[in-house]
Order: sequence, then structure tokens, then C-alpha cells
Amino acid sequence: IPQAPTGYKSGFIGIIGRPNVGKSTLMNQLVGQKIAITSPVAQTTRNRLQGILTTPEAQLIFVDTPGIHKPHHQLGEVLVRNARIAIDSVDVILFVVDGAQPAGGGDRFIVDLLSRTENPVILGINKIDQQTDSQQLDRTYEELIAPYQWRIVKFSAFTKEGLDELLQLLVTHLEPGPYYYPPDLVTDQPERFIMGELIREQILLLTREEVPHSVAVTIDRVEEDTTITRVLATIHVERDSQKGILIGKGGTMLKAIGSAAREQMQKLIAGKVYLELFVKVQPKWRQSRFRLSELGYRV
Ligand code: GDP
Ligand code: K
Ligand code: MG
Repeated sequence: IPQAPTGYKSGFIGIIGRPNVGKSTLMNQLVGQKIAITSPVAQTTRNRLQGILTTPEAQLIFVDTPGIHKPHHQLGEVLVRNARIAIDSVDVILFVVDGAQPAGGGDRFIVDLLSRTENPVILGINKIDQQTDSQQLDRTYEELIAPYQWRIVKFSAFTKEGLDELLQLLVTHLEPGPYYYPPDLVTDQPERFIMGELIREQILLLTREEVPHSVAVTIDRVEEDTTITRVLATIHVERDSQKGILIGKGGTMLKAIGSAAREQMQKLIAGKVYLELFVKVQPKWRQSRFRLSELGYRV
């Protein structure tokens, strides 16, 4: 890693918020590449993952977290605990809310968590492209954080409106520091992990409610040829019925998942991809710490 110029700033920014407020979409836009998958389904993001933006004046390392919610099973507890750790292991907190909806109980729960941190907190009101009565909606968030001296910024992760102002504000909160990562790196995640996530994203987007939460994906083999990259992957589900849904009539669902994921992978590696998908039933993987860590989740 090269040495940063004098006066250079750097630091870690924790992106915290309820599920579906747009945390992962925001991180992708800020770093300029799709490194975190996004979908309208809560719990799309399962892992803590970092997106790195290196500008001439600062290196900003965004820590995307799973949305904070009340846990119902082993995986849920792991998710919330990781979010709590993230709050204190960063330099600045970006608390993201959905500005298209009034503040709710989920946001209040997070404000309570954040009230104990010594780190500076910025309230980011996202989805301003969808706000109908912005004054009314914003007021609910101003009231929510009234006891605290937190700065407020408004933006749309979707249209990028307001993101420059957000970046400027974030940089003012950073201390002088080194390059933590090489300036050309955009994420701490290995390409293989992102490939697995791109498959999981298509499952979230294409299948019914009950399937997505019990799915995990492993990349079993990646073979790079001069002209094409061959990827072998397995989708792990908990029940035979879920396997049936994933494969679909005559294999149509699996084919749809595969071809959409393949397209995304081609963008990721900027080259041709051949993707082969398998589906395997693995009862109760969500209850097992061992299985979770084996599948790549930090437990
Ligand atoms: P996360 O759970 O907080 O990481 O949220 P995601 O990034 O997965 O986004 C959840 C949903 O909100 C997705 O369908 C996104 O396309 C959508 N979304 C995110 N940001 C915006 C935004 O600024 N405007 C609009 N209209 N939709 C957004
Ligand atoms: K989501
Ligand atoms: Mg997310």
C-alpha cells in the first residue's frame, strides 16, 4: 500500500439502519460499483462488508451492515450482534432512514442503540426521490433525534441527488490517516463471495417469500480460461419443497436465476462467464453456527 500524502484523511463509516432503507444501494453508489446486493426483501445483506472510496483528499471505508431488527432465530441474532459491534468499531456512524415513510418503532430502536455511542452520528434521510410530503416526513425524523446534536443530510441513493454533499460532510468528520487499503480497491470481499451473493440476489428477486431466507450459496469452483470464466456454484436450501421451487417446472426457474446472475457476474469481472448451478438440501442450516461459518457468515 502506498503512503498517503500529508494531511490525507481516512476512516471507517458504519452504515446503520432498518432493513430496506437503502444502505446497500447507497454504498454501491458511493463506491461506484455493485459490491453489495440489494432487493426489496429484508435481510438481503447478511454479512458485514466494506466498500472503499479513495479520493484525492480522503479514503472512506463504508461498512455495510445487515439491517437492525429483533432476532427470531440463530441467524437473526448473529445479524443484530454484528450491527452492534459495527457501531463501536467505526469512526463515524451514518444512520440511514427511509425518507419516504415517517419515522417508526424500528428507527427508535436504533436511536436507542446509537444514544450510547461516542462516535459522531449523521442522520441520512434517503429516498427523497419518493417523498410526497417532505416537510411532514422530515419532521418525524427531526423529532426522533431531537435530543441529539446529529447532523442531517438528505439524498437519494437511487438518483444520486445529494450524495456529493453527503461525501463532503463525511470527510469533515474524518481524522488525518493512512490508506487502509490500496487506492484502487473497492471492497474487502473476495470476488468469489460477491459471485455467490449475485446468485442469492436473483433468488431474492425471482422466487417466492418462503424460499429466500433459507438460502445460502457457495461457489465451489472458478476456472479462468483465456476467453471465459467457468463458475460452479451450489444453492443450499433447507427443504425438498424449496428445492422444487428453485428448480421450477422443467428447470425454468433455475435457468432464469442462472442467466440473470451470470449477466451480473460478467459485469463484475468484465468478461465472459459460464455458470453452472446445483441445488442441495441441507436441513436446518440456519440453526447451526458451524454451518453458518462454513458458508462464509461471520458468527
Ligand atoms: P438495505 O436493506 O437497507 O440494504 O436496502 P437495499 O439497498 O437493499 O434497498 C432496499 C430497496 O430500496 C431496494 O428495492 C432499492 O432499490 C430501494 N432503494 C434504495 N435506495 C433508494 C432510493 O434512494 N430511492 C428509491 N426510490 N428506492 C431506493
Ligand atoms: K434489502
Ligand atoms: Mg443491505
